[in-house]
Amino acid sequence: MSKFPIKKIRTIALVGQAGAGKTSLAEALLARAGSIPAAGSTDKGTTVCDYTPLEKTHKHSFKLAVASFEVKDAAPQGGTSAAAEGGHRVHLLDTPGLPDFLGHALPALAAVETAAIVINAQNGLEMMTGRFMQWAAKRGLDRLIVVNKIDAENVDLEGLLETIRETFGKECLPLNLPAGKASKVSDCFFAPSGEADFSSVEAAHKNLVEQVVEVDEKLMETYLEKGEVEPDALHEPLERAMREGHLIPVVFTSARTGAGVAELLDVIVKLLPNPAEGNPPVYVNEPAGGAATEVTTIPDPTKHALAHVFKVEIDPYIGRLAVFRVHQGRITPGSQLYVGENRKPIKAGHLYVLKGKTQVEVPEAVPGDICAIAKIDEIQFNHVLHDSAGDAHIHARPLDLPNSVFGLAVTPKKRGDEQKVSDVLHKLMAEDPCFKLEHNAQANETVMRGLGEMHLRTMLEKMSTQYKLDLDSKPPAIPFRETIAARAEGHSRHKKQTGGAGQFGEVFLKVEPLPRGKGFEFVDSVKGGAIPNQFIPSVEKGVRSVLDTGYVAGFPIQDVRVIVYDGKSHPVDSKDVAFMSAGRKAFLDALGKARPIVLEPIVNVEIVAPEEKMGDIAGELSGHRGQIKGSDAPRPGQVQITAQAPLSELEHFPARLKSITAGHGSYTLEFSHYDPAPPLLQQRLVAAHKPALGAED
Ligand SMILES: Nc1nc2c(ncn2[C@@H]2O[C@H](COP(=O)(O)OP(=O)(O)OP(=O)(O)O)[C@@H](O)[C@H]2O)c(=O)[nH]1
Ligand SMILES: [Mg+2]
Repeated sequence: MSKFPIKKIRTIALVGQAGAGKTSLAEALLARAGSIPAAGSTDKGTTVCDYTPLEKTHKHSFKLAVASFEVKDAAPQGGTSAAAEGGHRVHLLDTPGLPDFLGHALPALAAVETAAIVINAQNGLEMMTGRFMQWAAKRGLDRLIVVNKIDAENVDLEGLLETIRETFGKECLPLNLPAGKASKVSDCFFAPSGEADFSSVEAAHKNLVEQVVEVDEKLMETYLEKGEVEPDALHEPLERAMREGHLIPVVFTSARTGAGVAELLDVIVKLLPNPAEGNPPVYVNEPAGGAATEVTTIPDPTKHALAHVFKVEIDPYIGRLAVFRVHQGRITPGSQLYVGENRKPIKAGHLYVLKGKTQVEVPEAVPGDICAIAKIDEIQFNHVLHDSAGDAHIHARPLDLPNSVFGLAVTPKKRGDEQKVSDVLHKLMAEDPCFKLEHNAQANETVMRGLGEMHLRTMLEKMSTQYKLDLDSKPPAIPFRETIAARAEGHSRHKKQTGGAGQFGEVFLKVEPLPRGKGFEFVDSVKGGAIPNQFIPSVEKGVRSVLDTGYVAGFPIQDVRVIVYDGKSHPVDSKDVAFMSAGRKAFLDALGKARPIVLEPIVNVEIVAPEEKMGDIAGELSGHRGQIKGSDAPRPGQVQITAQAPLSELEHFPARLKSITAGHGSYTLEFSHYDPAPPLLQQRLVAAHKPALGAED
């Protein structure tokens, strides 16, 4: 029997704009619950959640941190153990607010019942506020709005509450209100009696009750008759109202002064959903060859186990830690667990509950629990852990992570570090689903991909400080291509007679352009064995040997058809190498006459930015050969622009967008198609390649 029955577990993700005070709030809650002696500070680098060296230097969270703690029923401020048995287990997830680290923030939404969207009272609604409100709703989570920093100077809390309700709807209702010039808060739900700095506690209470009874006809009748409902009778409909998005409670806090923190802890324990009350997380069953079906888990420890790995951390010294949320069944150190589709089960081993980097061993995990297991290399991010071989095809619902469009080509500063660098890059990739690696064979480049410049710079810094590996970086090569603009003929005779056996092969071929995106075709239309059948593959090999290195500018050739139609052979001297060489040279001969051109990649760009920046962004794009294709208004005050532009023109776009929108813009890029590069760019690329071309023959 678990110390904490499912009904006494709460899971909450703190999300929102960078600097809103999420990590500080986690700290204040931990201290208030008596889980740490006193709250640390992100400014001093002394918090439970910002435990990595980089976070301490930059004073921002860069990864998801789990802080699990107990709230004792009788004495929330570190009471005696006698009260502990009746307590609650809270799994609190602190996430980074910087958009470059969304790969760590979004997975938190897959692990919790409640998303607490933290708003900085000084700044009001910010870009990430709205985005997290939407993402949380899309995943069917209960939402709680926390207005933090109520102690700060010149904040207009009344105005902010109005803006919240105008922007996110009338279902956003305060559970408490600031009082005593924001030095404390007055409860509007449980015991509505105090004073408030604005509005009134009674009115707020009435609004809450009226909103909640709307989801329950019977209760509504009682309310209309008597004008009040027993608080206990409100619990179930309140859970339902939150689950259905019919109520989004708002609370006020100051992580700095502690105002509203005890009350928030109370809300967590008394009002937020337990794992059986939240919207059930959905898995999908995708059997090979069969149709995918949704799987709704049952938060029951007696069923077979299903858990989702939403975080993997690799410590340079301790090794791999896999953090998972149990949705169904029970996991113990002795559990035999299957990892995704692997056939061989693993033994769970020691099971830990996390408090930042501290691991506390626990005997079991039940639905709602967020736990970790160590040193099992098979477990990767997004894996499903299960104890029934029949569940092998159950996968987690996609997380809808943003595209990793920003790239940097990297090389180790020190020769001989290549293998170490590659190992560490793969570790970093295992930890962050938005950090990717590509190898561009043509330019012989290793390209890191991520969500923005800061994302990749942080990775480089991490490699340097934590792994002592330094890398040089530069913008990645643009993947230009070559093709032809006309049909042409090519011919080559390969003949060598030096002493003993000779070499002979002769090839006639035609080249013609193919429609864009069709790649390469090789056609054999030789009649009467003019080139014997066994040598045709050699001719093809010779032709293909040109494709990767190109003709005019050194880029891969595409969208070309080669038709070999005639040739000559010699009964003794014809050999593979002779036909390979003749094929290659005949193709080069034809390419030279077929008006070879350079193609450049065109990308679709989608930008979301404040409405008033539309003109500046359009100007920036059209100044770089971009074309606006359309615009839309996803939210009031925001504009979404869709455009196409050559990738080669966008090198400075991320920085430009950032400066135009003061950091409030975001963009995605996606490959669209290839177009001929304009003449000046063609000439530049050809000129840059000239020296190498002379080397042929
Ligand atoms: N005045 C005041 N300052 C606060 C409060 N909470 C946090 N801060 C300060 O705000 C700054 C940012 O706080 P963090 O807790 O690091 O913010 P965060 O939301 O975790 O930021 P990211 O990790 O970048 O997403 C720090 O300087 C905190 O000391 C508060 O309630 N009042
Ligand atoms: Mg933080």
